[in-house]
Amino acid sequence: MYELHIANMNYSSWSLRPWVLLRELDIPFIEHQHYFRPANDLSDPFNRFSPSGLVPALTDNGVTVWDSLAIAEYVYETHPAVWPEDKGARAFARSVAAEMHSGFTALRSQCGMNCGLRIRLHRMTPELTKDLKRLDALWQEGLERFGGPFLTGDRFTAVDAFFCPVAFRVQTYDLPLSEASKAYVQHLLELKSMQIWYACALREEARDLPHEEDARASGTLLADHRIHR
Ligand SMILES: N[C@@H](CCC(=O)N[C@@H](CS)C(=O)NCC(=O)O)C(=O)O
Repeated sequence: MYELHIANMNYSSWSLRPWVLLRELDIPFIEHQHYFRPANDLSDPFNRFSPSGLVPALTDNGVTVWDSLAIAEYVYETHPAVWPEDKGARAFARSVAAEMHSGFTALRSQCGMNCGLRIRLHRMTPELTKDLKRLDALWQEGLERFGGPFLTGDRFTAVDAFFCPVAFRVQTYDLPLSEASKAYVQHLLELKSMQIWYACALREEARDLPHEEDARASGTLLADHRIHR
């Protein structure tokens, strides 16, 4: 049985990717949640289950896989539904997921995932505008080419899982996108597993100071939907 190690659901965008992938594909797993620790906690608790000291990490019968992209590829070896069946669609999905994995730096750094908050950004930097333009073009290309409602057609695959954290960022910061991309975001937010993740994120009591400070520095706080304040 797969065992998946994740961090706080409110903040951990990388954890969300394999979690939502396994849930949407109905692949059973045991979940282990570990909250982020203060920076001055030198015990490095994530090193106990993850060689990089980062989440997510997956264990499977003595095998440990870390990094969300490596986890997707590992799970694909047993569950081909992780990627699209068609070779061309699979190449597109993998390229796009890899681009998300290694790019979109401004989007990731200036709009940190914080599911429960609603924020009006102080300003749209040129770098963020460029990332959003590229994101919009990518999404429109996939939706048009494969017919939607997911990025490579009628089935949720790993490439959609890689954009689930972006869907929460779009919701939190009300990021400007085309109508087609907004509909894609809405489709992701309405997935059963995304609703579960969101509900769990809102219920979390733990707070991580750096994530909270980053969110407040990025713009004006409009709402905090988390249950514990
Ligand atoms: N590229 C990695 C990134 C993983 C990552 O940065 N994880 C963050 C949480 S979202 C983490 O574990 N941070 C813990 C720390 O920095 O101590 C992946 O895709 O899994």
